[in-house]
Amino acid sequence: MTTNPLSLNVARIELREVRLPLREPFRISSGVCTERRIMLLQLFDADGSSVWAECVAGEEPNYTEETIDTAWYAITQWLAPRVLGKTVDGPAAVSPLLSQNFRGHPMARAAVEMGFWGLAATVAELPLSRLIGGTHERVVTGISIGIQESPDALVQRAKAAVAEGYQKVKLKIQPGADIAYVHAVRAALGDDIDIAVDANSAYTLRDVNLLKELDAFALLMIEQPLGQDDIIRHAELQRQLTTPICLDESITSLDRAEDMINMGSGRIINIKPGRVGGFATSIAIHDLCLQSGVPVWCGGMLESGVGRAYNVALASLPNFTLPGDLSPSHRYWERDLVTPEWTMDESGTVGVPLDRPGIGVTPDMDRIDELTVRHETLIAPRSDASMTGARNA
Ligand code: OSB
Ligand code: MG
Repeated sequence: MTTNPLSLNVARIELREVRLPLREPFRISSGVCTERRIMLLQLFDADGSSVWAECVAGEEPNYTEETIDTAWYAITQWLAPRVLGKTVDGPAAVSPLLSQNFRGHPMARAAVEMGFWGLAATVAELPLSRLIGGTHERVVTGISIGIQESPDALVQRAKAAVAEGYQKVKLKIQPGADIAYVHAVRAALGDDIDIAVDANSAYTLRDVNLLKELDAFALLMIEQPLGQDDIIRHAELQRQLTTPICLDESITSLDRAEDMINMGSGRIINIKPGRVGGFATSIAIHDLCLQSGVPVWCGGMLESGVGRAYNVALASLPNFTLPGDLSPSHRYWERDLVTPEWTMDESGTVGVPLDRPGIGVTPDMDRIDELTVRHETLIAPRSDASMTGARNA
């Protein structure tokens, strides 16, 4: 037995799929979501401690390659067997275990890896934010508004968001729903509010003149205008824009973050822990950006309150200086899966749950049972050393 207080051994993982309808459809350039299919995980250690985690993969491969179904397969077939019944030396040791000789599936890896961070915080009786070295007690929040029918409809949403306290308004754009929409929102909100746009890879370098027109609106950033896997062309584009480019989809690892910085492909990074394989890589990207003078913020994937707990903890790290996509529960759901629900104050901030150990929210079991459409229990294989040990004890 090791005496490391963070030593962890997960004996069982339960996977659930819940269906949670959004209060209104969320449209981005590459697709629309009306009901989230959310994968929840529950990790149990041998002493009976447990924690919830969430896999943020979507319904279709329109954001990145992954979906809930590919992630479910990756976790059951390859990832859970790598960790079940194994003693690991703290949560930072999990990412290497899951990524060695393993290509792709970052959201699947992240779900398991983040569960270990959550479990470590639970066992250590520390708020997750404190476990990872978070310093912010409240995190500043922006809203991500989906593509609307008309500039007018978008202006109504944006005004309502500002009235609610949001400090940043991010507008989803695509060819045909860009200049006129952004112009209308800037005119309606005035110059004092931060406006960002997110294209989710809807443009190419042939659109450079149109993208240059966006410079006129003094945007905080243009998120992911070009190809999902592109670092090279974003550098070419950034040279021609005054507005900072923020990369989302393109930053899949610490190396890609370094490439962006070295090549000038962008000046801001949206860190989503699911996209980069979990907390260890998120923290490494955060640290690199801090050293390099690159601000970061925490993106969202329409998570339930479980996934949000991890994002809020991550966003409490010092270099998360720009508002995150960390909207409160009611922006997405009639009712969230957790108590308390996530709330935002009138100055657009969300409190980091520093008075509660672990992830800081409690899933509502009745509600989760009611919404569950698939359930699978994963346990360590019988031949595992820990089982032999138990028999000999
Ligand atoms: O590009 O940031 C994105 C949601 C799904 C897929 C991609 C993105 C988003 C969002 C939503 O912008 C942010 C949120 O959770 O509020
Ligand atoms: Mg984005």
